[in-house]
Amino acid sequence: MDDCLFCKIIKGEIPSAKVYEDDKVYAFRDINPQAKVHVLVVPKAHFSDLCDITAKDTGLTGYLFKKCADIAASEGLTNGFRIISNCGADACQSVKHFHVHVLGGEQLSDKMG
Ligand code: DGP
Repeated sequence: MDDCLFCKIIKGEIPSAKVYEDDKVYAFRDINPQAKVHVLVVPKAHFSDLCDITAKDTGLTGYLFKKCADIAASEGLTNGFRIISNCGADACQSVKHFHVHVLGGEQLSDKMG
């Protein structure tokens, strides 16, 4: 997607603080961290949000969630972490490329909404 911010980050056209990369996923630090550790994990393939993912893509999403856990471990989040994926306007999704937030490194709020 030519006009997608995260596609440009994945391609290196916009700089980012890379945490992890392989052929399927890219992970980088959120520009506006909401916790001491705040990493965005995105598929390299473009999906606008969770609802854009079809049954044939579930292998990729399972892989991405496993990578979230691996990244949490590599970031030292041994006391727990939270993953969030905002989907659509009511959830305030601001970047229309499916992504998972990995948050941790401190005690997080017990409120999720
Ligand atoms: P969401 O609101 O769920 O769509 O999350 C989008 C996140 O993307 C938000 O936490 C801020 C982050 N973000 C927006 N622009 C940039 C950027 O240019 N670089 C980085 N690293 N993060 C960005």
